[in-house]
Amino acid sequence: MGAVGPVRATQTVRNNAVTLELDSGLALSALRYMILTREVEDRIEKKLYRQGKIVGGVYVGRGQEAIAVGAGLAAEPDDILFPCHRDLGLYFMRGVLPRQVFAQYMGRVGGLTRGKDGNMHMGDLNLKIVAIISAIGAAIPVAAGAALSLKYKGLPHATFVFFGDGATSRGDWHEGVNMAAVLKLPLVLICNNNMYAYSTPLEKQMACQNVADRGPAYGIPSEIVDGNDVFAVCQAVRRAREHACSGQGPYLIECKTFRMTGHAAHDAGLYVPKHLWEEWAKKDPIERLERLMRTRGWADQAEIDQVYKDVRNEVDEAIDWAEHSPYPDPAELLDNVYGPEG
Ligand SMILES: Cc1ncc(C[n+]2csc(CCOP(=O)(O)OP(=O)(O)O)c2C)c(N)n1
Repeated sequence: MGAVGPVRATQTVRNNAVTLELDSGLALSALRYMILTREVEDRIEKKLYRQGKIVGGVYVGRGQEAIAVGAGLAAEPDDILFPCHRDLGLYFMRGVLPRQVFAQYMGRVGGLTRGKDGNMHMGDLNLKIVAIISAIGAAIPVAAGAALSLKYKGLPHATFVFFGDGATSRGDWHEGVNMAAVLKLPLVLICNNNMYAYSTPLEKQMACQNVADRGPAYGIPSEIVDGNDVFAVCQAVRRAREHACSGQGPYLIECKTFRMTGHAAHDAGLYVPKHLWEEWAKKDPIERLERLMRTRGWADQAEIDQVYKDVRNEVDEAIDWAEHSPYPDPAELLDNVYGPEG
């Protein structure tokens, strides 16, 4: 399928309620991106990493694909995105190719950092994707700065920043949200609450029940959404975007979800109780969308199977391309590290 180009949900707004116009085309796009994300991450985590071909660490978003894809459907092309480490779908929706992602993880020049990193610290400012900042929570003040620049220039766009539940217990998260609230910046805050921050369960790292409970402390609206329902996420993000772009300031969305994997490829997640794995396997966001599509008559099983087949073929070709991409020339080590001229 390659870069499908920006796909966005159309919407109608009546009495401040945003209604998504759902149809088979939108559902098929969402499904393709979610399946593509999972297939790319599965190959990286379960195959290439185990084969010793990945240069750095691997953190995937299995079970959380509906959040990035739902938000991606709600975004406009000029909105600035700050993905976190479980939001790969956003890259594909903005036109990054799977081959670039494989090359990135294998430290090859075909990756977005041209082999300077073998990990997910990738971005592309031409696509308005800011590279991931590793220090958890540190992206929020930076994203507030990006939102300030939009406001200062009078541009009608929003900045979307993504983070986990653990990030909301970091000091810089609070400083960034507070500043954005006071200055009424067009910032959409999207939390994936997957119930764990590495091995720490939610109740051991915060005393309030929901991440959304933190919103009123800063005078901003917040809402809880089912993070495994791609259209519910899209709808909530659309609402948040309307709010942020109309000069009313930031809006916090908490997407309740589950990390269907350990924290990273080296972690089997043995600290997660068995019943949670079982419960959440039944809520898999991809299977859920497939069920919805069959029930509404948007696609039959043969069409869904074809999506899987196309994605697998594309991913096979992408891995082959990335493995043929060279490692960077050591002479270029310092180029583009501190600026365009090196
Ligand atoms: C300041 C900081 N402390 C620790 C880490 C190591 N670390 C990376 S991801 C992570 C867990 C973050 O949890 P959460 O914000 O809930 O996101 P999730 O991984 O669950 O999506 C930790 C502890 C880090 N990157 N930055």
